[in-house]
Amino acid sequence: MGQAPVVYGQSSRPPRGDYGRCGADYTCPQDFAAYTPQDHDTYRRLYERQSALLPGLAADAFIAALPSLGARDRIPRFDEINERLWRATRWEIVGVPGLIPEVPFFTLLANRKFPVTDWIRTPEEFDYIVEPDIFHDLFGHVPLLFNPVFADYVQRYGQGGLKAHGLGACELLSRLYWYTIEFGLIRQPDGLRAYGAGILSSAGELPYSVTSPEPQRLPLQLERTMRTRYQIDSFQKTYFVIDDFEQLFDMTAPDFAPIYQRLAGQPEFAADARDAAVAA
Ligand code: HBI
Ligand code: FE
Repeated sequence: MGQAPVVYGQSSRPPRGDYGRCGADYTCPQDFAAYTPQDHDTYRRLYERQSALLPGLAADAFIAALPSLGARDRIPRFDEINERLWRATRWEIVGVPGLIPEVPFFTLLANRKFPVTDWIRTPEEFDYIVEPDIFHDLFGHVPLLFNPVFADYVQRYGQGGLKAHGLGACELLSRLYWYTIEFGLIRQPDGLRAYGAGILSSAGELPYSVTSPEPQRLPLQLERTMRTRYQIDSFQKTYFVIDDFEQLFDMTAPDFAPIYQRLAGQPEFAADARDAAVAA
């Protein structure tokens, strides 16, 4: 038991999760007894602020599924969520100490297991935290796993991730994750809405992504997305917009190997590169 901690990008301090508790697949049981009253209170306050922002900004499917998380006045137990999630889409959530390496991450998704960080941010980080914590992972990601089409897309992404790893193409594929599962927008009949977890768990970026005139919003196009770099420490400069979740599922049906090959020879787009032809 016990794995080395995982750090992505630059960080001035080590990750705070306890990787010594996790098994070979990087999962660990949720240590519910370890949460302090302050931890539960932080979750309650985050939930309250964020759920109040959703009307008119979050995708209908997300708003409809949010109550399935259960407890809102304390950190929920993973077991309680799993009873409902398994019945809805045959997915389950599993505890992890934080970011985990790509192969175990993709392996979990391919097996319809979503890794949820089991610790919560400090009160000082109430408004912003770079790395995922339990609030981001649960509130941001889990509601849409109750949606059958979206849930199948996430599994297919995991399967594609394992293939991409073998082809050295994880960076290209991870941009698809970033611009859909984390920062995706959807065009509903009544207007633009957010479905990406990074947006939905952020009090600042939720209104910004949907209503600000500043960022560029492009129709989701696989190769444009894969060629677009992203910034992890600011609101997005470019968002990609889908019409429905079927679009995500259908887009990931083909074998990406020829696409990776073609893209290897093509220039990347900066996060803020403007697309004159299709700018909406
Ligand atoms: N690990 N726990 C966790 N959560 C993530 O979202 C995550 C990860 N490891 C890798 C990762 N995301 C991304 O870099 C993948 O797209 C490769
Ligand atoms: Fe996330």
